[in-house]
Amino acid sequence: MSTIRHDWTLDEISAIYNSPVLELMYRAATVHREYHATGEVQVCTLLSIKTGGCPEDCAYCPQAARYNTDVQVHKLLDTKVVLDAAQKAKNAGATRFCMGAAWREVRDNRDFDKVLDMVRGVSGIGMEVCCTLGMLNDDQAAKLKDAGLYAYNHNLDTSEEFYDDIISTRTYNDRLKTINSISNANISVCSGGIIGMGETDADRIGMLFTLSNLAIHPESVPVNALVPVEGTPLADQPRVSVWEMVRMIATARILMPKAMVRLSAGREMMTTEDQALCFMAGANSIFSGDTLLTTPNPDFKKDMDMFKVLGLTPREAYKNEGGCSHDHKHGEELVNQLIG
Ligand code: SAM
Ligand code: DTB
Ligand code: SF4
Repeated sequence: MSTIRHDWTLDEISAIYNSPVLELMYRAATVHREYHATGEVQVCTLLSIKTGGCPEDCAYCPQAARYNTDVQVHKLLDTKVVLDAAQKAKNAGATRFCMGAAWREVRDNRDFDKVLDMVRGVSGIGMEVCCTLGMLNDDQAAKLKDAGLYAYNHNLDTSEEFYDDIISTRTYNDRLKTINSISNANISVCSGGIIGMGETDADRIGMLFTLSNLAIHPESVPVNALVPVEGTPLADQPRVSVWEMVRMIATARILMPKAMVRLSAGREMMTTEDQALCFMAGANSIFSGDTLLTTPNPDFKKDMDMFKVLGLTPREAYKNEGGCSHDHKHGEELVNQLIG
């Protein structure tokens, strides 16, 4: 069994990332099979609980107030609306529900209390509940944990060197501090990044270096392909190729064998064949549902058709804790039911 390491060097990561792509995929697929059930893919759903109007300047993001984009801005949704959406996602086969807010940081106010209620509610219906609310401190992380939060998403986004080209309103170190607060509260860390923002291979390798040398590897690593959005500074970036996604995913899989590597934003533009290469390279999680936070994504039906073609099954909730105590159908049965 390949060992879990936290001392990867940049040279080692670069050698893996730059190896011939079929060799790289084979190695990643081998590690994948050592640590995960073959053919099992986690299905997560995203909901933007507060959209747009964000004070930050993340160059990729349609929700930054300073860019003129088409997003439908709305304040924090009502708890009932969120819980209905979670139940719907669960009925459709998702096991993880992730709530995103266009906030710079969590503040101790009534909105945060409302989010804590949402976390209690979603966790109560037996879904793994995840939030992405921007920066937070130890105390806020502890409150989320008490409410039943399973995971928190806070991406490094890119390398430390390239970070300032993308975001100026907070630092790389701020990001690492938030990740530390999440870990301290015993919440699963979900952290990854985006490719296709104009970064170099060295930046991609640098981001993987930071993630894979964290004292505890993230429980999940989202690999997003930039979704270029009209009005943002990155609107005209060329699309990343599937081989770039494959290299990122395979390298992440080899460096962090136990992590769920999530084929995240960008699937709308990928064929089933493209995605199959990513699953072969070690991706074992997706966001499903027709919208990510604000941009389009394949819907459940389309994904379940793909699962059928590729012989994939949805992973059950709380698998790392030995399964959940709530009612759930076996994966294969679920796919058949969904596609009728
Ligand atoms: N405001 C919070 C924050 O920044 O942490 C949470 C929401 S934010 C939209 C979550 C993540 O979505 C970002 O860190 C980024 O990695 C990803 N993201 C945002 N816009 C994207 C885009 N256009 N393409 C790909 N990923 C994107
Ligand atoms: C992550 O890494 N990707 C998701 C989730 N974490 C929050 C978000 C992708 C957003 C893509 C652009 C949008 O839909 O607004
Ligand atoms: Fe705001 Fe998050 Fe978008 Fe940055 S990525 S502009 S912090 S919503």
